[in-house]
Amino acid sequence: MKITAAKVIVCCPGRNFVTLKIETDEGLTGLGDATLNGRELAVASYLTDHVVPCLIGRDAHRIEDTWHYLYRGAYWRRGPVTMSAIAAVDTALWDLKAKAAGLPLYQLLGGASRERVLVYAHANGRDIAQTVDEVKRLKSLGYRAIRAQSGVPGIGKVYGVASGDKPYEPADASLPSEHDWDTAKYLRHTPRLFEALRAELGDELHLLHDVHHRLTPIEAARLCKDLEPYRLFWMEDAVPAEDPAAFELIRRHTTTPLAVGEVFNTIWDCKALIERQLIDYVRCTVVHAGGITHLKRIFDFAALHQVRTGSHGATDLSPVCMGAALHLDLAIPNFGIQEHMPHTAETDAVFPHAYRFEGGFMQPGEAPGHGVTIDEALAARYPYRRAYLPVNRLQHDGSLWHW
Ligand code: GCO
Ligand code: MG
Repeated sequence: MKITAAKVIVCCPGRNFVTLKIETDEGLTGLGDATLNGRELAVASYLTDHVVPCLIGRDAHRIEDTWHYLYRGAYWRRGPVTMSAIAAVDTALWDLKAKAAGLPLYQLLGGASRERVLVYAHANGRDIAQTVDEVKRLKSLGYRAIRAQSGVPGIGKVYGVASGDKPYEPADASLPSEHDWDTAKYLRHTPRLFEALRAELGDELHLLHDVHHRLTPIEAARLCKDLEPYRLFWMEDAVPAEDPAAFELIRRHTTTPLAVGEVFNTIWDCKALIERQLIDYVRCTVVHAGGITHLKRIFDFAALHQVRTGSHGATDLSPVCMGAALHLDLAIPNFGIQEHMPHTAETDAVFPHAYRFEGGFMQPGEAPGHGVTIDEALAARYPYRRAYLPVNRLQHDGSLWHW
């Protein structure tokens, strides 16, 4: 099966997505997600200008070889732009191979290790009462695991909290919008949120929380200790993700499980964290960590060290990424949980898919391949719109902080 063409489709059905479509001489097509929030066109150009010319005429079945051809072959390795581009090619090739075999992708990854994929939902509110209500609402939809984020008194805009009645969308403006931050206020408030949640919802529900890299190691250790009575499923991105030593310090102080990985691009970003068992969940994704081939390598390595998976699944990863992730989630032995933020109706219409939500779990579906397609005519009606993630500044002196 030879690759005859490949094209990059950029569309904005509510938010921007970059999709790679590979065509073959057998008439089969494969899709890969290449979306990098706020830097979409860099990946589109990397693919169109540098990768696509190298794909034409290649054997679509040689997935591993193509991965190394693009990774080693570029000489300049790693980084989110390169790895998202490689991921898109890799995902499209797995989609093609599974379609050629007439099988859903999870069958090629070893078959199902479980019946269904546990997912967690996002609850956010302007204050504790509203967050508690939102958790109750999501629980009534069947979710067994819910991430809770709340506005903090005295802070204008907090990560993960939507403005007004709109669903939360991180890329919110055509230039970066400015958020404000005060660590002391956040550290005082967050234990009260989880105290209220446990008091109202009991012990059964899995509760998660995302710090979005905003604390220093010792502040994170403090928060994790304060939250121990509420038995979190995980504390996500407690500190900036670059330095494994930060996690070592947190680990020394607390038994709250730690998760990190949405900003990682290769196994080299998390090798030390995993082999030294400094984290409990690795949250890399298909799109930002080099595709199915490389993500499976990371997850298999994690399995050796009793680290489980918790793939990032925010709305800035397209349905193509979600579909591919669910097949991997179903197949791997050390699956933990999958993030699930439903896409808008416009996005779902552009990307028809076989996956579905069923009472707190998801199923990738039985369609051959990863089961996600694109309606190109509809996509063309939503042209790209520049959008940025916000930046964050400390309230007391305006220093740029981690968003
Ligand atoms: C999450 C993430 C997202 C990111 C977003 C950035 O846990 O879902 O933190 O909300 O901020 O994916 O593009
Ligand atoms: Mg996160």
